[in-house]
Amino acid sequence: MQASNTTCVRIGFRRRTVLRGRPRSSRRVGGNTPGAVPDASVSAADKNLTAAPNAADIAVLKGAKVVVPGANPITTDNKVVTPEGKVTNNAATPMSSQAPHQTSFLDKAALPATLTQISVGNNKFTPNEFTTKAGAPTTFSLTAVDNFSHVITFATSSLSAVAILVGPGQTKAITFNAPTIPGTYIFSCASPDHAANGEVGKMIVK
Ligand SMILES: [Cu+2]
Repeated sequence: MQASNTTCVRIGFRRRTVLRGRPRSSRRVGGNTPGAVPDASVSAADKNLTAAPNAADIAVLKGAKVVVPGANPITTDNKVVTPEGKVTNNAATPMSSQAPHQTSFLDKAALPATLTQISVGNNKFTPNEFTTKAGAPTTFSLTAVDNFSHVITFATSSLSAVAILVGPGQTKAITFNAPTIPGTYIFSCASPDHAANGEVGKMIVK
């Protein structure tokens, strides 16, 4: 696949994910449903809800790219944004509208070779540390390699939204803006006893 094609597809995927939680009446406005929607069926409230974000999308998301399918877009000025074009908030409630979101399931074999690919299971993360640059768009994937579910989370509340849950054999990823303050940020697995048994690692921000 060419990069330009995948970018369009992936951003569309994100949008559907976000829209899933909205009232049914607003879903059709995003153009997910094939075929025209009669104007009469769209209330004035629906129009107000969607008109402004759609306009913003076009400006901010123009030229935006995604690192893996379903990850948050990265704008041309190197910011990780929501599908609505707002800079993501790492301290937001996980999976809320402002948070960077974990992707759906990915094919590990199809991930970019340059991606930070973390495996978890058997009481360890492999690798158990990776490095990124302060404020830079950062992506890592997480694959569960044993028969348990694992949740990677950071110890700092300023990174509460940066989390991935995977079941046995599953791979997901997340793209987020690295902290602007250099330092070592500890992550661990939130499944019971997993951190105590060794599932701990660190993100080094330079
Ligand atoms: Cu675990």
